[in-house]
Amino acid sequence: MNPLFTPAKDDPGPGRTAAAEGGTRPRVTTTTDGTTPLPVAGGRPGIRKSLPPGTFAVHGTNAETRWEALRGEDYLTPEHLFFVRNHTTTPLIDAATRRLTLWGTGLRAGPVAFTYRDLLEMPAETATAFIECAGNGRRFYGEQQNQKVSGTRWRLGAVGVACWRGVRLAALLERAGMTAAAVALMPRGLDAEYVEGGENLGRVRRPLPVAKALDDVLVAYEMNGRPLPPDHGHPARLVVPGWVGVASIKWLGDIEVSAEPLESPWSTRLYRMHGPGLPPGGGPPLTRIGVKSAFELTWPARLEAGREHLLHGRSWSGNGQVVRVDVSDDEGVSWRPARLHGERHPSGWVRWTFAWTPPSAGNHRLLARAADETGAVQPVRAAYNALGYGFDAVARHPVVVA
Ligand SMILES: Nc1nc2c(c(=O)[nH]1)N[C@H]1C(S)=C(S)[C@@H](COP(=O)(O)O)O[C@H]1N2
Ligand SMILES: [Mo]
Repeated sequence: MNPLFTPAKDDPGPGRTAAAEGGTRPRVTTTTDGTTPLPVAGGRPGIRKSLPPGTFAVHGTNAETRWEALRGEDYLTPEHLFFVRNHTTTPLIDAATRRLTLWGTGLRAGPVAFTYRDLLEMPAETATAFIECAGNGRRFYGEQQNQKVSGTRWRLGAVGVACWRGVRLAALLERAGMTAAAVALMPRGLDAEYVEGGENLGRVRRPLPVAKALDDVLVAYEMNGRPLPPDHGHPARLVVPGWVGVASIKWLGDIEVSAEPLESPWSTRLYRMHGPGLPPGGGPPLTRIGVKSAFELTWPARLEAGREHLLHGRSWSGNGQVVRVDVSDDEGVSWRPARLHGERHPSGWVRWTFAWTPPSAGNHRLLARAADETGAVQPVRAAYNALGYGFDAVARHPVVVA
């Protein structure tokens, strides 16, 4: 049976949803949430857009951007290069009939449903922000630190910056009648239920504190000036600036607004640091992303000996703007500053260049280390945790000079 036909255990229930949505959805001929799942055929991920091998590395249901593909691109990551992190597959959702429902004990009255058109008619705002998976760089726990972690083996390509346009979540909550008693929100996606190790965890959902929701969270319906593409959450997704990507729920279907604290497997088990030195249930749910840097080079890079190369890269931080980037070609013994240029956004990245003449032919490693406006600097080693989240250490980029 297709899991999409089974309502999640914590679904507000057909009665409430149908009432909130005017009872107009055909409930027999389509899935319960009006989505069309994509088949995962022949081991291909259920991603809609094309994934040329020179642009993306595919890991199961996910696609990682190759950093060299960003070379020559402007500040924003174009949609065709933006990484995709799907727990299951990209659903196709009909914006004309689908509604976004807010419900729960933190609202003055019953559920309130917004049509896509309602969203478009509300005052719009834009935010230029990165979305980065908490597991970005996970592979380096093994490759650089010789530590065993589990999860998707991303290098550094599970990050992208876009200009998102939509409605402030704060405005939506106000319209829905959120009361002062509300303490937690649970945005939930319309994609299929996620089954991990034989256990059905339900639809992707993760509690969001009310304080963050009221601060700078967007319900986005545009990415880089165009309607959100299916893979990135069409018709609407959350954009939670500076926080781990999983907070930015795609294909947003409903938001529970609760007067009681809420939890889901994405806050209790997943997206927490587990391991030695951490509390038995793990550290607190992950929020802000650390400081990161990447070169726009192939892995390994191949560069010609005996001449200068202008290297390009980008650095970002969930704490705010990156203010400084240094590069080392001697394993971090000495560092020289990179030149930062162009646009900067507090929750975006900064582009930089570094003129490098390889000291010799053979194998080298290039290190880029960023510092942000709060004084946070990329460490030499990232803090071990069993699920390999938050790799913020300096990555050692292999370079073959010939
Ligand atoms: N509904 C839903 N939202 C989701 C996910 C998902 O699988 N389903 N993946 C999350 C994770 S883990 C990340 S890192 C980001 C990735 O966003 P992108 O695919 O647009 O790059 O979406 C988040 N939102
Ligand atoms: Mo993620």
